[in-house]
Amino acid sequence: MRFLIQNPNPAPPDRRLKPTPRRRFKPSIVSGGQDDPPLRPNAAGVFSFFFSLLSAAKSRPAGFAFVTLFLLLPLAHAFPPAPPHTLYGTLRDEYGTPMSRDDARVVFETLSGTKIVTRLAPGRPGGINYEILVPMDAGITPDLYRPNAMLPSVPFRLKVVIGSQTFLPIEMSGDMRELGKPAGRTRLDLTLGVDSDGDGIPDAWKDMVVAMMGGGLTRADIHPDADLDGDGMTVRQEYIAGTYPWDPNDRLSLNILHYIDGKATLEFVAIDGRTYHIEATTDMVNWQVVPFRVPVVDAPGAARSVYFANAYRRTEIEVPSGDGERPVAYRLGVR
Ligand SMILES: [Ca+2]
Ligand SMILES: [Ca+2]
Repeated sequence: MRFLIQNPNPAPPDRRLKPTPRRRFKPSIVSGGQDDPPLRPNAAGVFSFFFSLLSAAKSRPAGFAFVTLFLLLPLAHAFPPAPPHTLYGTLRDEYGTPMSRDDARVVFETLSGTKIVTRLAPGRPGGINYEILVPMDAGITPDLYRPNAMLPSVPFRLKVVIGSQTFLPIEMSGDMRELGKPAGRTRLDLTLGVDSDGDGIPDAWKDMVVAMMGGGLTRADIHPDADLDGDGMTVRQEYIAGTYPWDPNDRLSLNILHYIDGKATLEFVAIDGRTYHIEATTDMVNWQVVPFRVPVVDAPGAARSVYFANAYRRTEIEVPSGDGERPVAYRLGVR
């Protein structure tokens, strides 16, 4: 980021010529062992957002979820072998880019010493790039096998280990109500880096925006709900989508190239590390995820539900005509 800071009004970096800051992973929380500070929950964004086609309608981001590190479980009612609980979600670096490094591990750790380690597996639906199966006897309950025992809060933490360094995510956002239930699934999205004001957007990313925009702005001006460049996307949306919040010409958009006999050919700019899906509607109220095909990588007749972008490029997709009523609009979702 040195080149950004030296120039108060630099030209936007050209993704084609050099890596953008979001590709530069520079974690700033480094720790290890027993002295790690506790994870700090915040209202970070678990959401996807969309842009509509063939209409002016836009979707709204889903609500944000507060999380807490300590979870209350009312009762122990499982006898071994209870099915494991699954923790899963998106791990992002401090520039918002979902991570896919081979040497990254997500570590689930309890106070009783249970440790479960998983590798990243990017490209799944919903932008999911990690998944951990937590056995119900993993130590998150003091005495799981005593029926009807009242359980105290369940302390645990998630770490991210990259090479020899350990990082604590600044963000754990998700629906924690099901956590601890056998066979349940809980999404916990994680972000690395420092988040001084706890709004879910790392300081490093805000510093990049401040450097690019100049004009005496500070981090405090980079509010998640602000639309700094007037392109219709908020700061938080541009952070998630990987677009530049200082450039009105850089935004998530979906264009229609052809629409013939119910078959749509659409186009958007995919950004590496992001996972995209397409939804369609026939009444502008109910939206359904629809299969599509990416001609440059998919065989004729193939269909997929998500597209994981491994490069920054203009991407054409085909949405086949379905059996029922024809859609009046499509929208693009990204995580
Ligand atoms: Ca914007
Ligand atoms: Ca923008």
